Amino acid sequence: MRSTGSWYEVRTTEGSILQCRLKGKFKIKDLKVTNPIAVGDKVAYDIENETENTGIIYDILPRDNYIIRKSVHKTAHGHLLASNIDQAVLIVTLTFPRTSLGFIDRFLVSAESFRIPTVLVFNKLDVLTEEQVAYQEELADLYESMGYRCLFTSATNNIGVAAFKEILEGKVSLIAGHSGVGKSTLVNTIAPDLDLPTSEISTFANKGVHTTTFAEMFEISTGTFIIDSPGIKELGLADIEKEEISHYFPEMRELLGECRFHNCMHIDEPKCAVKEAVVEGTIAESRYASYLSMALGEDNRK
Ligand SMILES: Nc1nc2c(ncn2[C@@H]2O[C@H](COP(=O)(O)OP(=O)(O)O)[C@@H](O)[C@H]2O)c(=O)[nH]1
Ligand SMILES: [Mg+2]
Ligand SMILES: [Zn+2]
Repeated sequence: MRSTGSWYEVRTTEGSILQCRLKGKFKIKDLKVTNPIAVGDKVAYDIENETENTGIIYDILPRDNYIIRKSVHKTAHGHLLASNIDQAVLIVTLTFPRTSLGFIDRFLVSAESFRIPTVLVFNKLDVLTEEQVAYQEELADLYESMGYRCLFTSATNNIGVAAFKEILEGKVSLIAGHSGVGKSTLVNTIAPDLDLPTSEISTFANKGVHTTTFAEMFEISTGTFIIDSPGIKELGLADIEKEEISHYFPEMRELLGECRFHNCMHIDEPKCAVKEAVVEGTIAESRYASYLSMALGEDNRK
């Protein structure tokens, strides 16, 4: 559920909480990571002290998926952020703060590469003008056409909250998005007992301030879990080869094999099915622009 230094909080199958440490000689399997265990890991443990609720973790079960962040210092090693995630829920806002389409698309590409489905939640519906609402609906149609479910919510005006609750039910969801978009407020509306701290947006920068600092899993109702972490708000592009990026754009993936060159990068090659689809309008220009910025290696972390 969370870790504090060398202690790991483990939820047992019955729902109780144990404080665990790692067995002395713990082997990190396969992955080149600096931390052996992340939030979401399923582990095998022995009870150490029944009255103190402590245990010893001696094994980690195979992961369905995981998110790794490249470590700034040791480039060969990454930091394991979370694992066994059923879905990412990306909370975005058109304004206060503005979430760019480039940011959304980079997030979706990363999530695709980690094999994590994403739901898009457009929050702060209450502050939008009519034009902005119409534009937001167009965006949602675009992303729905690629298979991403979209929801409109207002956490403060209690709009769309039931649908938000329903998509989380029975799953492990990673809650992501820029700070200030209303992640904590939204979660609090459906799980008031959690009482996550929320923050005022600093008006002059139009950007939120961080209130949470490490990845944690919360059980918001029996069997429904969320992972909240500022560290995961922007999934960095993991080890994706440039040639691979278009595979993570569902609408481009469909066209792979239709370009003249099998190794087409869809940039300036002749007879490129992707570029033709952009001209015909079946691939959105904004999506192609995001693709180009990633394929040409422009700042991936923006
Ligand atoms: N107008 C409006 N404000 C919201 C909404 N959701 C959250 N906020 C406000 O946005 C600010 C940041 O919210 P917070 O939940 O801390 O964002 P987080 O950083 O994503 O967790 C707070 O002042 C909230 O009250 C919404 O739907 N509409
Ligand atoms: Mg928050
Ligand atoms: Zn092509």
